[in-house]
Amino acid sequence: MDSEALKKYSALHPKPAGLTLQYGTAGFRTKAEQLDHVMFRMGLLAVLRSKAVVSTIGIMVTASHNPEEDNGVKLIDPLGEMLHPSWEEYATQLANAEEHELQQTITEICQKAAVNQQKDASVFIGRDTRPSSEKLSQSVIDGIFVLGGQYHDYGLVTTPQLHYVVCCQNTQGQYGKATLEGYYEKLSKAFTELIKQSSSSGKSQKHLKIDCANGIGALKLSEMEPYLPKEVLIQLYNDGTKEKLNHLCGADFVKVHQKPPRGLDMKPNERCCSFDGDADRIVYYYQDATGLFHLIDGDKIATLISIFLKELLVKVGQSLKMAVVQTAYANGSSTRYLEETLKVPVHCVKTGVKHLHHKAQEFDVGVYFEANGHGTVLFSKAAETKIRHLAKEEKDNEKREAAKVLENMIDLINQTVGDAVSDMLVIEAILALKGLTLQQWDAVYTDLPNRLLKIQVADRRVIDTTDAERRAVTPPGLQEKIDALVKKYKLSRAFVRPSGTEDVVRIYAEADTQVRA
Ligand code: G16
Repeated sequence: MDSEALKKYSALHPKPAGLTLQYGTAGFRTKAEQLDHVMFRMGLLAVLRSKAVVSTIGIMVTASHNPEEDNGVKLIDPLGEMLHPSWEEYATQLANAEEHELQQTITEICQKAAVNQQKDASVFIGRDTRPSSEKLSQSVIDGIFVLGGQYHDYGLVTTPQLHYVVCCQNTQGQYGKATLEGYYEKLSKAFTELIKQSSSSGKSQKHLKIDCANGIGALKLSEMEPYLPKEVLIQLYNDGTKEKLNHLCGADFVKVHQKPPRGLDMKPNERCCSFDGDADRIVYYYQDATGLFHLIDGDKIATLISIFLKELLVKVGQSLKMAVVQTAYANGSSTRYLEETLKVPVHCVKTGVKHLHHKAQEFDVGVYFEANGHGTVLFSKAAETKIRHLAKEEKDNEKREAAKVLENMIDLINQTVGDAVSDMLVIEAILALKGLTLQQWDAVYTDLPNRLLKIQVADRRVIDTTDAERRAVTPPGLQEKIDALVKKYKLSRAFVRPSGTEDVVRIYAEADTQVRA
């Protein structure tokens, strides 16, 4: 390490005095103007991580669903997963080190994490469309450069696209080509194969209005459109040319407010969906003939996918273990439906896709979704091998055809992380194959009335939780008060937790009626 160069470059990205940041639910997030030094230092950290695991690491500059003025950074591990939790602490140490402690902190991380500094380092970089993202990604590059790492800047990409190319690179192309063309080709080929087998036809079935949250999703969907079959009619709204990112639109807005986004004219029973700012979340919705808004959130997406996969798994007749992973925000009706009607085991973990992803890896087929629309499906290597073998070799027609559908689902799903584009194509394919309307999908179960709020408090960290964030252990007395309220109402449940991406406390409640919730 050239300590003079480190000093010189670090001085160009000074840490504001007294500022302390924490690696949160999905990396660092705060006002963009406070992040220059964090970006530089995460460039440094990515080089160290790359040397430690001898693989390419990803860095995405984005604050996803947060307001346009915010920014943030997500680090991506070799197989496209979120940064390993053991390194989150190093990230926090490096972000908060004072200027004169920087070199020492790097040395300590190298010792603790057994980083061989002689190894080469390679980092892939991507960014969202925020006005601050380009400059901040330059700061990341400075950090990579000063520690002698190689980098490839993918520029404007969705977060899941960066996860995808990192995984492709580290699996020597086994997962696909590490380019955006490779991503578009792989997904559109699988999607085309799937919908070939659907008998439903007619424009209305394939017509979909997409609210792109004024973010990167619009750009990337436009790039992908030529690859998609002509019958797929998508109409993009909130494409970022007029309004601000995530402002009164996007998946988070629609989920929290349970109302349509601004800028999307919705006619009765039209199929609509919203992406979030970096296109890793999706929710569907429609307005019925009486003008009532119906949200189809991550729980219903997980249910649709589970119903479809379970039918196929039964047809192929293999004993593959399937499970669904949710968080405390999952609507009680979804959990009941999955466990009692569909007979699929459900597991509850802490908020954050890193926790859901980790749990889902325990099963042959692990479906995970947060209620906010962030999720995907994981297939174990053994399950994938079995399915691909059956799709080729199985003599029984019905079994072979079911295996082929599963094989295309494996290729269509972005298994590295939740991906709004991939999830949207998966949902569209399932609806087409099953000949389902949005209304029929929505009717699979009825959501318990619920309310999700966020409030600002002086210090959200005074709240500490346990039991997958379903119970507060501090401050004293809080949980008792929640319990007392919950006891008064039927089918009720409530919890509070500090957000790991915004300076707010989130409050969730559900009960048998909206007023009681
Ligand atoms: C991120 C995480 C999600 C999490 C969300 C909200 O989403 O990736 O897993 O649900 O933040 O987290 P919190 O409630 O802690 O603020 P995104 O889409 O913003 O990256």
